[in-house]
Amino acid sequence: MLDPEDAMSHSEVTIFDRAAESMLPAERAVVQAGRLRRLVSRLLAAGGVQAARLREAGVQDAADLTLGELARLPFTQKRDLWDAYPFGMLAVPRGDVVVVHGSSGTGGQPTMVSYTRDDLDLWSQMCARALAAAGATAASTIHNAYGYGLFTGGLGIHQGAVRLGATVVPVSGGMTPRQLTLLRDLKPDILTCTPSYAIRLGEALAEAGAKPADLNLRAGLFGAEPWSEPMRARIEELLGLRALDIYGLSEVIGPGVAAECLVSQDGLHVNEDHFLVEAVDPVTSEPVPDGTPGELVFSTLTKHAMPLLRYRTGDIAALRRGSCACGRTLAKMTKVTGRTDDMLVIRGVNVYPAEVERVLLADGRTSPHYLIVVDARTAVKDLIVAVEARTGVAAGSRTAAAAGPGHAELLASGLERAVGEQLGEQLGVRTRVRVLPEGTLPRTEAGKAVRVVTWASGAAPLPGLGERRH
Ligand code: DLL
Repeated sequence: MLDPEDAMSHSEVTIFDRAAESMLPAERAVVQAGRLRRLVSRLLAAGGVQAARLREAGVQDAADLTLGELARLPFTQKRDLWDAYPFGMLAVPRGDVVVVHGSSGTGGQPTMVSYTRDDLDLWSQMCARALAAAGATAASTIHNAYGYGLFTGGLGIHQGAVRLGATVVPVSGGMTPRQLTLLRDLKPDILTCTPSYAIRLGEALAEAGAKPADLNLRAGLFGAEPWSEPMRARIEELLGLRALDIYGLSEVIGPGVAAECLVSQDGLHVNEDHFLVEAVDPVTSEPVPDGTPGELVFSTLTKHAMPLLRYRTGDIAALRRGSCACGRTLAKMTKVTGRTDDMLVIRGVNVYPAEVERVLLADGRTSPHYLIVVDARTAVKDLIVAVEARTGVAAGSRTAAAAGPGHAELLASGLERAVGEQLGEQLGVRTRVRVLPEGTLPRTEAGKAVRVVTWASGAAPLPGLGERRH
């Protein structure tokens, strides 16, 4: 591992570990193959479900295993972690675990993950790589508004920032006015939080009568939830920074599995020297060619406490190889475009929430605050999209209100019709759009934004969703 300072002195582009991140792909493949063999050996020695599956697949020892044989090795999935909750997947003695983290997930059942001291060391390096890719250096101040706690976002980024030698401000999520004060007073150059909270912070800045130029932000690392290109443009406009994507999941390590670089900002460099990545067809489980969206599958080559072989993430993205203008040679993944389990089926048509966001924000008149409501009160489900208009555009805005309530209603109704038509065309299913007054949709101050809810019976999940207009 290179001394980070040394790695950076090679060029203007900040690369935390140039030797590893810019390695020739053929050399990296040798490193990966050796690490894969050691991973499989550790799993076989540890016993448990992964060892049993390996033996079933005819793998008794790892000595001759090659990367080419990866596709015949067994998968692991979230169910395995749940079945083994909380410590059944450990490949080290319980006493070697120094930290546990987790994610509550949507199923209600928590997923627990364990780390040894070496795992923490690896994780801090991965987050330091991501921060450096966003232009952070030892001279940076990093305002970290990811939640601190069981969630991996806060403490993961924190340790990466310390590793980089930067100054980290551990603000955690929420208490937006205090965040603004700290952003103004401490003048951080890097912001880290969820993309939905970045929007919230940007709006709060404007509400406070301040401009992005009053801050000193240069770049932000936003992740933990899906976000679209139009959302990137909105965040950049609101906060006056370069918005970069960072991806990760607790099961694999947390944030830092992959991250975009400031130089090309077009896809996330996967730290594939530690997390071997594949994209597979979610139905057939066969690998898909590079450039084709598939379910991301990771093997944690160098983790100790809870190593995973071919872990199916449920996240959909496409992979791409080749070197980047920044000098990194790591494979890239596109933004996550959806999950295998977030597809909605409305009147027989498959609808992905990410697609709804793309259409909404591309229109330019709607704000990034939206909620997809699956109206399941009858056997045939319908789609309702609740959204706020951008300031000054329609219902609830000061301009519209000044022109009288009738005027505001009229504007909202026109917008509803227009956006409804666009969604109908793009998604292939009739969509009812409800433009709600500003501030009606809940903001996410801490944790991940909830974008989809089901209305099964009773009162509407939001006021104003009833049958009106059209
Ligand atoms: O969300 C880790 C993280 C923290 C990543 C901070 C980035 C920044 P979990 O709570 O276990 O871990 O949730 C993992 O979140 O499988 C994806 O579905 C989703 N996700 C994470 N990053 C992104 C992203 C953290 N950049 C799950 N784009 C993953 C889209 C993301 N989805």
